[in-house]
Amino acid sequence: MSHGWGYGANNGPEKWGKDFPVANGRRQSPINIVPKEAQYDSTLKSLKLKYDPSNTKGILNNGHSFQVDYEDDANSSILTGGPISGTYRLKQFHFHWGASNDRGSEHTVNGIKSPCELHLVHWNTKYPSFGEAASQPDGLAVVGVFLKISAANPRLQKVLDAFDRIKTKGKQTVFANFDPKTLLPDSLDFWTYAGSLTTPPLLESVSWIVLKEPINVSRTQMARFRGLLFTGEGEAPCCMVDNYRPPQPLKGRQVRASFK
Ligand code: 1SD
Ligand code: ZN
Repeated sequence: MSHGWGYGANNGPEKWGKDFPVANGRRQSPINIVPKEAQYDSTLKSLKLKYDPSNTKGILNNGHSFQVDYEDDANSSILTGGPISGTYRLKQFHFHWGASNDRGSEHTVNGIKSPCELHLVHWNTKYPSFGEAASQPDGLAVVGVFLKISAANPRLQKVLDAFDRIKTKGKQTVFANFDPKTLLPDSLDFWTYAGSLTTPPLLESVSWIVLKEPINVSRTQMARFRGLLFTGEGEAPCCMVDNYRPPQPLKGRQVRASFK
């Protein structure tokens, strides 16, 4: 990968294993979720997300997606419950999406792709920092939420309205007072399994928590995601689309469900 990893033919998911051999590891993400094969686990606790909107730091085009970052120096925006023990702090959220509405999510359900998937990234406070947690088997917890085409989602609008200011790679801008809990669906029923980051370095440190219920997004709103660019200012523009990794082999892992 001469110019770093990405989602193109020459540096996309099929090529990541060259620089990151863990791409072929035992607990890679995403996966295809087969609800009938998931095991209901009555010992799973309900998910608790408590976010402080004043922790919102900014929004950044990182050249692979865009992310909204949170201050994580105290336990003020946290995830507890579900499959995890202890307290995990919110670091950032970001999305993956397709060039068209027939693809874009990383996880699939019965082989079905959604047009977009939201990821809320948290780290285990038993470690001193996100960086250190990211290489521990119980270091991270990512909540995944599918988006489905429907009526426009007013809760997404503030995020979409920032896109003009972060069109190209490396651009960032102020983004304040946003509670990502407002993006979640009514039901917090979830599937969970042991997996990895879905982008290099593909570290096998993620407890995945994938919500069953999707949230809405309109066609027009999806089109706005596709107006972002992978490329930096002054480079030949390349639209930020299809920034998803396809499902990886389950390799004997059990997927558990919080619901019957
Ligand atoms: O793609 C993100 C990546 O941007 C970064 O946030 C990483 C955590 O350092 O997580 C992956 S993902 O697994 O949440 N897709
Ligand atoms: Zn992600």
